Amino acid sequence: MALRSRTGFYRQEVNRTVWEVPERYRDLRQVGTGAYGTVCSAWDRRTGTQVAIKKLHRPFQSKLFAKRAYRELRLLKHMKHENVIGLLDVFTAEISLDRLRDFYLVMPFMGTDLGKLMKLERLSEDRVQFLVYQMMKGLKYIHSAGIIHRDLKPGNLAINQDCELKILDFGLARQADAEMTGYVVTRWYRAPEVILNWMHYTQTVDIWSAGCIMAEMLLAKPLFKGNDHLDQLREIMKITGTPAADFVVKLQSQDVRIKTTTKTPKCSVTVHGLCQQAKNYLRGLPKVPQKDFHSIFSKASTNAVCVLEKMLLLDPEERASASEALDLPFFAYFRDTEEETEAQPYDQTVDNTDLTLEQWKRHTVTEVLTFRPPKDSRETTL
Ligand code: 0RX
Repeated sequence: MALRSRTGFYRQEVNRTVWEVPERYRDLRQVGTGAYGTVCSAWDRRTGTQVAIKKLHRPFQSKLFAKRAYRELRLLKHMKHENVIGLLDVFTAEISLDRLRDFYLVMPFMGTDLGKLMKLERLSEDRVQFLVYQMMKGLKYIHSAGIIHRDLKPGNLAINQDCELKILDFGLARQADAEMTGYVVTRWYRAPEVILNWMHYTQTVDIWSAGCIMAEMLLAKPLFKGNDHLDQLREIMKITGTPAADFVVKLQSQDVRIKTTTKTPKCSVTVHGLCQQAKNYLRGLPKVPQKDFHSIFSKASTNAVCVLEKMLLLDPEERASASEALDLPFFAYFRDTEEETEAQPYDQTVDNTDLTLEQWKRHTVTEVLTFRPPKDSRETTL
């Protein structure tokens, strides 16, 4: 005999797992799944809108899973900008929070993403302007909170029917070394300093990714499709040119130590080793100048090329910040500075602490209980 649901909740099976959700959410349909969770689209009877509900996969099975779940909840709670995914609701069907097993995150439903859109159609420069403007507003907001996205790519830019864009992070699957190896989309948008562990990186890794994405919108194909880590660096430097002497000196003064060992199909080296190997490799390269961006983006306007020239720079310190990029003439037509808001700083102290499973659970319960829905998602239509 099936157990009764918590009052106001009902049970439904989705992909052989039981979902227990409030009555207001109807018509659940699975739209994505992976090691970390499953996402369903649903109809919100209270607001008359479509929402996405994410059920994390056994979030308290280990300290690592619990930490990830807690961080996703806190990050989503913090995000309050129209170009960044935010949280509409968070709920659990468990009556006693001491025994919390599952919780669900509710977000606005986004029908497609930039990756899918670019496969379907070629984008006019007007649309590129509008989409990149939204992406840069979103990035300015995220960066102002002190957060680095780290995995900005077309699949993490959700788009709705009105061409409105929100930055999100699907992150449903594990990103192990294997996913970063070979001819893989997961690496094509990564800044060179991230791929090769050159240095302690900053927010400008996302500016590099934004430049790669904008370039792809204009060319209708990815800009840097490397076959492996070093091939990707070669592809990058065909365009950026080889690094200036002062940049190589700067790299040599950085001492990046990372504990893990990585195995690629051809060799097994520590990441620290790979880092040194890459630095030596850089020093030995024959000098190549930066390519004229107008020759690569021959159909693009001078204003568009100017944005790319400021984002796709090998030296992260030379790249424009999101805020600086927004000042460029390319964005003037769509610009509304009132929409370019900044976030409250995001406190990462707890996220970076080593806690027990029970402590992670306690913190998560506190975050669930202190959630307040955004003002404009409380109205009722039914
Ligand atoms: O988007 C997230 C997520 C976002 C996030 N950040 C926001 C951007 O800056 C960095 C931090 N950090 C962790 C997670 N999660 C998420 C994404 C898609 C999703 C469910 C959860 O499924 C959807 C959402 C909307 N429509 C369709 C499917």
